[in-house]
Amino acid sequence: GLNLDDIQGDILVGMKKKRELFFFFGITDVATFKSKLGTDIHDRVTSTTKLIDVASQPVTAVNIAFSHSGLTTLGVADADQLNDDNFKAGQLADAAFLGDPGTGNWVQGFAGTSVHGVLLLASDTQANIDDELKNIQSALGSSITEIHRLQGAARPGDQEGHEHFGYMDGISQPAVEGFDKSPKPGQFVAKPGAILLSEDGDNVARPSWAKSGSFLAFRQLKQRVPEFNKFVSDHAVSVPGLTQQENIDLTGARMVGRWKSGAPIDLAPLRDDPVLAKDDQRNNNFTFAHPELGSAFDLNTNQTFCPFTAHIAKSRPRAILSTPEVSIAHIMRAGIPYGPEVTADEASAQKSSDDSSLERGLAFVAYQSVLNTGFTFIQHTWVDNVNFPPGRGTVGVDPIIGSTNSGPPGDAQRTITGIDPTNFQKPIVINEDFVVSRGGEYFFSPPISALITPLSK
Ligand code: N7H
Repeated sequence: GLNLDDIQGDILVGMKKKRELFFFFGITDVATFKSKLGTDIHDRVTSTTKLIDVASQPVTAVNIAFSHSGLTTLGVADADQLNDDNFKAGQLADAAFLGDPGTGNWVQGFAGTSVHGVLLLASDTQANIDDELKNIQSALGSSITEIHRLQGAARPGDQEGHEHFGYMDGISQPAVEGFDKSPKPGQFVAKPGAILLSEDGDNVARPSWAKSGSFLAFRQLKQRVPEFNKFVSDHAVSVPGLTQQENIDLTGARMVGRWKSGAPIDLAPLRDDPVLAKDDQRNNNFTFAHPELGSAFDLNTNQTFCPFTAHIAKSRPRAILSTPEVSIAHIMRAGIPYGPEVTADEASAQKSSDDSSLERGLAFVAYQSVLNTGFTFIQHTWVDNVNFPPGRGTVGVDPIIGSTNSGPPGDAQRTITGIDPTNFQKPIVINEDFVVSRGGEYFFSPPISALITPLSK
């Protein structure tokens, strides 16, 4: 079985708090940092065991992860034997591969290899997080330097759990064999080695100390919310029998693959169904295939239920790609929104959402055992690929996060089909990005024991 005392809490269950701080640091005094890492920091890091049980949860949960340059700085001799090329090169080297139009939009701290690690602090209040950061900073003293921080926060009121475009997030995650005892209908059951190094299903050679660690892909993804809303209403479909507002909501839902409530359009194709959305026995129980319709439904051409380009179909194609579902490219997502709510000035187009004081988006976190069969693969080979899924012609990129990284203006020119349920071939042209990558880094979230040996030796 898995050693849940050794696996950092965020990987399999997620911190799931109202607030989460991502504190990116560089190591300036290796000896001091190491001595504190093996003692004070080690003792503060929250295991899966501790996070699962509310009774043992600390006031503020703490996780820590290191970039390749961080492990090298710490003198970890076999860092390269983690055997992941994307991790080794760092995310900056992958900027173009991931579809980013250069690094002009990147947070300066990410546009280099100076980020050695990230601390993840999660709690129900900001005060708790601020306190814990102070504790950690006073332990580490001047052995680290702050490079960047991103403060995540659940959205207020009834938007809690929804990302900034308004859609419920965190519904579909893989179940991990042997860990999730009762997978929900529609959950993909992944081998533990899909997420955790050296566990069953991970066949890459790794150093023994790395067992049950995981690669953390971090991306700061800015969301241009008023611009997204305007696009959706300007390009609303006109399905007979629906009101104008229902057509607008349907258009957004077809770009994402779920309604704002979280109900999947594959099960609720024309109108939202908030009861379905809340029912975890049904809200993920679909494959896009519709065997109940027999020969009346052809999964190669029919987009009545869900467009091939919809975000959730691009990022987990289910039966669109194969039955049984492919066992590559399943990631554990553990992100949280950041930034303010849309202001009245922006909503009325008095002020651009590109004003830096208004930046909002998703602090995206994905865990996997191999980056290029996880996040990196999904973004490059599925999301950004105009010919994915195969055999459907040129359907275009994912309208939410897809990028063609070519053609004027910048990477923003993209044509997609499938959005109109009355005319699957009708193209819509997206001339701007609703999600802008501000960069990120690849980290390794080591087993807690490795914080002592080898990381602090
Ligand atoms: Fe996505 N969104 O609001 O549109 N995502 N995502 N994502 N995403 C999902 O099922 C969103 C991003 C995946 O198993 C939902 O939990 C936004 C990246 C995967 O059926 C919603 C951003 C990558 C799934 C969003 C963003 C992925 C998924 C439905 C950026 C990987 C599960 C809620 C700002 C490259 C698919 C749910 C499945 C679901 C949104 C980023 C991947 C609403 C706004 C970068 C694998």
